Amino acid sequence: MTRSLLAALALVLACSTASAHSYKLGALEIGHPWARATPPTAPTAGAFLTVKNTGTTPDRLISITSPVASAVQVHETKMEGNVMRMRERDGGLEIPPGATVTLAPGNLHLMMMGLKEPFKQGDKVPVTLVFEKAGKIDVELVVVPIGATPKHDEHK
Ligand SMILES: [Cu+2]
Repeated sequence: MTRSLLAALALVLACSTASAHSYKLGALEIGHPWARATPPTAPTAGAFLTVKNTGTTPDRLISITSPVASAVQVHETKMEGNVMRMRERDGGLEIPPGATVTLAPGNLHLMMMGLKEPFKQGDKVPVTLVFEKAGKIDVELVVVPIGATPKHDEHK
């Protein structure tokens, strides 16, 4: 089998488990949290998910923690001239009523800093999300191969 075929197969596997891989917390639905495998010495990793607010009031993601990272921040990627820059989003991440906020490569993401061990394909990485109103929930990031993107995620 070719390498790309294997990668495709891995994506299909990651996606087939994705339908069961969502969480409900009050009015919020957290969809398919995932991350990419990291090189052995990588100090950081991006993590991605969607948050849908089915309620009528805004909520806000105010804190993210993980036992495998020393800190987790919400980052925003922006073009400044020809340079892609990441910066921490101040004041957390607002989830407006009726909206789905998508964290995806090249855009918003969770930046996991000070990784205690590399992410390996197939790992389930525990992350705790705290929302201002809905409260706290534990989710698991599904780790896909380096460079891969699950097909159902919105990306450009
Ligand atoms: Cu970042």
